[in-house]
Amino acid sequence: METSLVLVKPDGVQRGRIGTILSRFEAKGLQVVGLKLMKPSRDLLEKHYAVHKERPFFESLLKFMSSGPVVAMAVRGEGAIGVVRNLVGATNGAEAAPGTIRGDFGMSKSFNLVHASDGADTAAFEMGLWFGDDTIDYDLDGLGWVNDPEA
Ligand code: 3AN
Repeated sequence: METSLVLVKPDGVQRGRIGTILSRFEAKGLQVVGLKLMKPSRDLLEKHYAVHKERPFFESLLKFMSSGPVVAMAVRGEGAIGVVRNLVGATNGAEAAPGTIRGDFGMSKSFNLVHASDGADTAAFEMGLWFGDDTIDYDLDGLGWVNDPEA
């Protein structure tokens, strides 16, 4: 089982896409184990985007991510990190495949609606940063019809 950190970025919130984005993950058969609306601090965003500190877009990325509330989601399932990345699509919405969140709703490589963890180490780090122990383990009945126990 993997847990991925997903953020609906300020553009996704402002465009009224919180529900649409959340529903993509639910419909796929992933389990939401953490969910919060928050205005992230600069300190949190600097830690979250530390790998991009030297990139030319770092400051504008932090400004954008601080510009309004975001929705943080913890999404769990078998192979969830890769599955979520596939659902989110390529960084640039203009090039992202139709059917993906960015491909269906985005036109930009900065205003691209969603963040999703890109690997196991990143996911563990980001989950600690955004949720700490603030997730909930629970049985979701429908999951019995998502993953084949015989497979
Ligand atoms: P992804 O979110 O697809 O994993 P990364 O990790 O390469 O993309 O970049 C992190 C974030 O930085 C992106 N989600 C996007 O908001 C922003 N970003 C990436 N490349 C650019 C760029 N060339 N110009 C502006 N913002 C960018």
